[in-house]
Amino acid sequence: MADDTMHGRFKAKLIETKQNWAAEDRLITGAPGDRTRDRLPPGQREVRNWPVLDLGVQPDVPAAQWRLDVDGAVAAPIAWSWAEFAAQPQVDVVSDIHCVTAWSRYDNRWSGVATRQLLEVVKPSADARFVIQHGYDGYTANVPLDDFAGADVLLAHSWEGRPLTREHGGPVRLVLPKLYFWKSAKWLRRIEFATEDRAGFWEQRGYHMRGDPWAEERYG
Ligand SMILES: Nc1nc2c(c(=O)[nH]1)N[C@H]1C(S)=C(S)[C@@H](COP(=O)(O)O)O[C@H]1N2
Ligand SMILES: [Mo]
Repeated sequence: MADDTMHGRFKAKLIETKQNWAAEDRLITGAPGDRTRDRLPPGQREVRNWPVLDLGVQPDVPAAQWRLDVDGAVAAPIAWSWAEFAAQPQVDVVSDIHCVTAWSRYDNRWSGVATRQLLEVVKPSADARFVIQHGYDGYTANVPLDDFAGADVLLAHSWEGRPLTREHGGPVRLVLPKLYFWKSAKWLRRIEFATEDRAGFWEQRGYHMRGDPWAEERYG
């Protein structure tokens, strides 16, 4: 990503800062996260706005051109067009966002296709254990299959009843509420099932392979 524009240098600096946080264990409070008593995971603060975080590229992918490949350790790989994706059973899920940069945003209403529906279609092999998400911007994020298969996880195309904006990952992003938000890829392009875990973009830069906010799995 050697981008020498001012914007490119600014973004490179931001990535460097977040990478340094991992090296310094920044924001770790060590407070016990009790999810039954407290909705806010340790070290987080609630925000009412919705910050945008990306690598400096916000791919412009019209729905008509969008494709989703799902492959790897599955019995039935797919390459969905928008029409095929839209023809799947749809769900609404309300969930909280927890970003590793310490903001949390409550009660986001997402619409889309549940990952459980996707799993029904592609049928992961018995030895599949991990899922690598790939974005149109080259971003990757790895998650355990058990987390990916949670009942509240979806491939979201809408937020609060409106199409997901480009800056927030439209036309389609993953939303996996039980892990830090960097584990929810925007501008979803490909979902790869794997038998072995493989570090994604932030995981290669010091961030946790799982990323459970309640256990403060920020860095790993
Ligand atoms: N494709 C892609 N997905 C991504 C990112 C990214 O840079 N590219 N950033 C991640 C991070 S660090 C966070 S916190 C959330 C931010 O989503 P938002 O911009 O909608 O708040 O997206 C995650 N998914
Ligand atoms: Mo993030």
